Amino acid sequence: MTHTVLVLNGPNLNLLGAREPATYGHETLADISQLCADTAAECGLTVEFRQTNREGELLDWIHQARGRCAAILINPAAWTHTSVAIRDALVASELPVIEVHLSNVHKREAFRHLSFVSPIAIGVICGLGSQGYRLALQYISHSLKG
Ligand code: CA2
Repeated sequence: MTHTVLVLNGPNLNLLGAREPATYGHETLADISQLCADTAAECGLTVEFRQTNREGELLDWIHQARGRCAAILINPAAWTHTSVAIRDALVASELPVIEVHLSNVHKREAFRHLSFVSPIAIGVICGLGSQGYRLALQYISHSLKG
């Protein structure tokens, strides 16, 4: 049985590659999904990769992961800085959580320095672009074997 990792992406990340390349690079979300699939295959994981612009949908997916998935990798995008609801749902999932951001949020506007998710995450990766997703999956694979 392979472990399933739920990879969740928040609002506007569907626009990747089309706008703001100086901040977010040229890769599309489909490119990142493929990178996650390739990494999962190398690591012996199964990945479910999703994006939504509706907070309630993201909450439903987190609720449904409880007892079904081994871990959650999440880029909550703008909801990182606003959503107590997402943080509470992640805690209720009782799953290990890794928070990933494409950009280095600490180099950006002050409102991006606060994350409601970071205090309940195992770890946070930011500023490494799509490689952050790959590194997070490798870490999850390593920790599930250990
Ligand atoms: O760096 C990240 O991954 C962020 O989570 C991206 C969010 C931002 O609100 C966070 O502070 C940091 C924004 C995602 C929106 O992505 C876009 C992509 C292309 C064009 C416009 C937005």
